[in-house]
Amino acid sequence: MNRPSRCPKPARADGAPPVHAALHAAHRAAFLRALGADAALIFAAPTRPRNGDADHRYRQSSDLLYLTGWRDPEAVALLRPGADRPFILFVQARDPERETWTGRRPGPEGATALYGADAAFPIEQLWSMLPELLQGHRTLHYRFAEDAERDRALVQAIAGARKLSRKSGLDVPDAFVDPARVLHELRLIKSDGELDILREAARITEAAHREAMGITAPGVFEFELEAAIEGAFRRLGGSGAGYTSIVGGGENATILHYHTNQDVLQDGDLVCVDAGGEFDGYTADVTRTWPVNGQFSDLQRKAYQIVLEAQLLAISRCQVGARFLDVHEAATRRLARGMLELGLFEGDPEDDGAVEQIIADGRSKRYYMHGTSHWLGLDVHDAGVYNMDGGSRRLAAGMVLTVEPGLYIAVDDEDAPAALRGLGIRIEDDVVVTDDGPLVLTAAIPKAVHEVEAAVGVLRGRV
Ligand SMILES: [Mn+2]
Repeated sequence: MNRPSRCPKPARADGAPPVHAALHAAHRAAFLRALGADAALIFAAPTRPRNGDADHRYRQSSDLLYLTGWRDPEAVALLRPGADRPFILFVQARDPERETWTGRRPGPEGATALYGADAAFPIEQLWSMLPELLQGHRTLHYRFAEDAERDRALVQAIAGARKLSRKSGLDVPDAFVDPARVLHELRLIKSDGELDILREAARITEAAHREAMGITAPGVFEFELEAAIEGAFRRLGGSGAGYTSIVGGGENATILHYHTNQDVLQDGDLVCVDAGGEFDGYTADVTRTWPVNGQFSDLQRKAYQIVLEAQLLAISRCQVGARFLDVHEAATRRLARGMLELGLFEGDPEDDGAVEQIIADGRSKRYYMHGTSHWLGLDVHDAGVYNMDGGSRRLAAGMVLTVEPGLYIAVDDEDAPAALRGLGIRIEDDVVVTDDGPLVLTAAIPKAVHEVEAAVGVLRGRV
């Protein structure tokens, strides 16, 4: 199997220091600058019960992760530009008895010693300390309407701050802004350090897709591919899948969010795999489609080439200054022409007017019903708005987006040529916008017809 040359990082114990402390410090500095005179209060993600006493595996909120690297629940970052202690963390106190059950905690001591907090306190002290700490700031960046109890506690803290201000004469917050306004714009532009982590995510995702291709054969279950993929993510030092893996053989590929992954792969079918590994909080998002028996049929190859050409065209539009929507329009135009080439609609594929017509009247959405791109980073659908100043926003250096055109022909579509029914193809890569043009982070994953065919089944007999 294609083992990446770099060794996986050693496992980290709970409570260990962040591996990207400098990166988080840079993110904090940029956020503090952008806040001006405002303060910001950023909360950890809640724990989510699965059932009984068992929780889902914890994943930190991406905003708190971005600013601090803090991985444990029950934490709050208070950022106050210009204060003596601009970065305060409230975290779970050390508790030997609890730690026996749930793992080691850095505690407030670790928050200052390892995470760069100017001060840190047990989370239980948050609401009693807040009235004092909010003095001197007129605007607070805080996300309302996520947790009613927390909203109520904040309103009380503001009332407490007002009381204190009668003596102090200092400002208290009377304006509230969603932190996303500032923070998500920062998250949208990736630094070199973030791109390095995304490269690691791409690296484990390449290994995972190669392994899935390598064990593919008729009679193999979809979940065997899923297991190989997610095994590779973990084995190579990732935290797991960045989103639920999709492994759809045959017509299952036409169900966009299929993830039961329980059927047997059939000779003569394609299999569509949408899976990306998460590494140090950042995720890749990659789709490949390959023939179960290692050989595209003529018709499958023809359809695959259309999607591939649409994808390459769309990637070429990922340029500084282009509109986000230009990428989608380039893909859609090629796919619509392909729909004519495949006989899904009547018309001359050479006739630009015919192509534009099936886009304009919405018919192309029957076989290509989703967008082509989304931002990528800490979240698989990452932070950042898509429209600005009344239109699609312009791409800038450091943005990372997916490019993922597809063609999906429902198995019961009686208007489609019979041979095409149940065909689903998607090809997705992760692209960085740079001043030198698009940079494809996931380019090493087999994609051309001959590359894909050469990769399928090569691990049979060795697993
Ligand atoms: Mn995607």
